[in-house]
Order: sequence, then structure tokens, then C-alpha cells
Amino acid sequence: MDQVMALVTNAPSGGAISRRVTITGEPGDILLKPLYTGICGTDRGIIAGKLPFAYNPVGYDFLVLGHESICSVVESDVSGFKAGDLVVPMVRRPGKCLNCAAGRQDNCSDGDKHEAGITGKHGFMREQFRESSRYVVRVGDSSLSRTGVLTEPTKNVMKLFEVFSVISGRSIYPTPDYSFQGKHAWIIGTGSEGFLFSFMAREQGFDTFMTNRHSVDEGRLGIMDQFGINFVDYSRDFDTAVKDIDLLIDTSGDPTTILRFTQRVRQNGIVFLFGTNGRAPDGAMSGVMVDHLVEKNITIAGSVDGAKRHYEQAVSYISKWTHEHPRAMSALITNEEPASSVDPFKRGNSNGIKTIISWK
Ligand code: DN4
Ligand code: BGC
Ligand code: ZN
Ligand code: ZN
Repeated sequence: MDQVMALVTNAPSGGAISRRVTITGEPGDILLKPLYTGICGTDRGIIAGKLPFAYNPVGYDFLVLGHESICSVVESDVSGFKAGDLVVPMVRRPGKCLNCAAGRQDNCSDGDKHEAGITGKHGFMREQFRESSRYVVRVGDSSLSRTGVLTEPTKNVMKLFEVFSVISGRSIYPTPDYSFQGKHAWIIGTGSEGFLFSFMAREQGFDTFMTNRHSVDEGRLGIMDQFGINFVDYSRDFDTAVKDIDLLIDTSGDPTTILRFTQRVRQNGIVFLFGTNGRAPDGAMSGVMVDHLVEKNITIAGSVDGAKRHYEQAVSYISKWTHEHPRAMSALITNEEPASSVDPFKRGNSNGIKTIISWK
């Protein structure tokens, strides 16, 4: 393949530069061009040199960044895809374990998979790239050429809620109509994943609360309002406001905060750990907390990544939400930057929700 412009790092040392690269021999029956790529905490961790598990592909002294994208097909050697189609490439490529062989590399049993833009496979932040159509998800709704970039982060949400349905099926939630109406979902953190989890909790019928240790800006409150989500600044109002949690989803990765909210989870409740922050201070679990978990049948579960069907479900929900709440979905994307600049990686995420890079 010819030289293309790309945003690259040197993993795991870090850094980010825009440069021309030549990448040869990548398998693929379909040629893609990104329209937009998204930046998440994983990308920021890699360029800061804080993710020791990131590594360059074999034979390269760099790694093309990016695992969130919405792409357009440039040319296809397979039936079912044609130039101009919108698609989202998946992050993970399978290793050799049984889960990977079954298409469930999201549940890889030995860690021997690769992740685009993270571990040993070049990512999507480049002018064009070849991809195997097996790892490409169709986006049939042409109005998703921008918000479709949220498909990858949303597939994590779809998988977590599938695991939720497995765990919650062990008992009957005490609603007379066997729904989740009147049940309480709490989501810790107000970043993009926190919003996407909250949107899905609303879809399931939960009374939904987003929470952080500080107040949030009008933009965030406006999005919550459109989806019917409540917000609690728990630094001001923990004792009276935080109670009767049936589903707790953490996107902060902070052990002390997770344990504090877990105290407020009631019988048959489920706690999902999703956020990761290896630098967070330790949190100690008390004997009282152990009793609380045991006596109330509370489950704590971790969830990472998602399978192809979760990407497909994510496309359907992004489409639904984009049509029902166009302003809120557009407002989730707070920053759009040109592909020529690596500044957005360095800037952090303090003011914005989701930063995307335009390749158009
Ligand atoms: P993000 O935009 O950094 O959101 C994290 C949120 O947590 C921010 O709103 C933080 O607030 C908030 N937060 C931090 N500490 C606390 C605390 N003590 N109490 C309450 N809120 C707190 O990241 P994201 O939304 O893109 O992703 C969320 C997390 O999921 C990250 O840790 C990712 O590494 C992880 N992740 C996991 C997977 C997977 O398992 C996939 C993608 C991301 P503030 O400090 O910004 O105000 O598959
Ligand atoms: C991606 C996941 C990936 C994880 C690895 C996340 O940002 O959404 O698909 O498995 O990073 O840490
Ligand atoms: Zn990510
Ligand atoms: Zn595997």
C-alpha cells in the first residue's frame, strides 16, 4: 500500500505524532477510509506511556492509534459491501483460545488477542487501511455518518447489559409487572461511557441516576434532561440522595467510591466494574461490607469489550437515539479536531465529553 498520513505513537513509551507511514501485508478484502475517529481514555493512556500492555505490531517501531471510528468503504473485493457504505471496524482480533475461536475474543481466556491501536495491530487513525470484512460491522442508517463514531464505545454497553440480563435472571426483581420500572440504576462518572450506560438503563426502564463528586456543566445537564436522567453531586448529598440501588455501574475505577456506593445496593443488586484506573488509591473492604454482599445476594462483576453482535446492537441503539434525541446525541460530541493535529491527545478531557477527529 502507498504511504498514508497517520497519527502514531511508539508503544508502550508513548508520544503522538502525525506522519506518513507505509504499512504492507495487512490482511483484508475491503479498503476503508475513516470519516471520524474518536479519542478515549485508553488512547490518552497510551500516548502518556501509562499503559504498559500496549505494544507495536511485529516489524514496526510505531503503532497507528485509534480504535473508535466510523468509516466509508472505498472498495470491496467481497459481495455485500460497496463503495460508500458506512461501516465500523471492530477493535479485537482473535487469538487461539476457545472463546476467540467462537468469535468471542471479548471474553479471550488467555489474553492472546490483538486490539487495533492498542496491542500489536495498527489502529484506524490513518487516511485509509485494508480490513477483513469479517471484522467490519455494517451501518445501514446513512444519518449516522457522525454519531456512528459512538458505536465502538456503545458496544461495551450492550455487552454489559447482556451480562446483566444473565445475572439478574437468578431472582425475581420485585416489580409486579416483571419490568425494571421503579428499579434504580446508578452510574458513577459523567464521561461518554457513563452517558451511554445511562441511556441504556433508561431504555430498560430504570429510574436512572448519574453521579460525580462535583457538579456538572449545563451541557451535561441538558443531555440528561432529554433522556430523563437524574444527576446527583454526591459530595454534597450522599446520605440522603444515594439509596436503594438495584444496578450500580462504575466508570470511575476508584475503589473507595465503588465501595461507598456498594453499601447502598439493596437485595439481589448487581454492581458492574467497568472503569479502570490503576493509579487510584487502594480501597479497603470491611467485614460489614462482606456481610452486606453475602446476606443480600449482591453480585460484583467486571465487563470489558464486546462481541460482533454487541456492535450490531450498538448501531441500532445509536440510530434510535440519534433520531429520538438528535440534539443530545450531537451534544455528546463536544470537540471536533482536524486530522493534522495531535493536540487533542495532549489536552486531556476535563471540559469535554467526546473528542472526535475528522478525516473528511
Ligand atoms: P472518562 O471520560 O475519563 O470518564 C470517567 C468519569 O469518571 C469522569 O466523568 C470522571 O469525572 C469520573 N470519575 C473519576 N473519579 C470519580 C469519582 N471518584 N467519583 C465519581 N466520578 C469519578 O472515560 P470514559 O467515559 O471514556 O470511560 C470510562 C472508563 O471506562 C475509563 O476508565 C476507561 O478506561 C474504561 N473503559 C473500559 C472499557 C472496557 O472495559 C472500554 C472503554 C473504556 P472527572 O474526573 O472527569 O470529573 O471495555
Ligand atoms: C475498548 C475495548 C478494549 C479496551 C482495552 C477500550 O477502550 O473499548 O474494546 O478491549 O479498551 O483496554
Ligand atoms: Zn476506547
Ligand atoms: Zn483468546
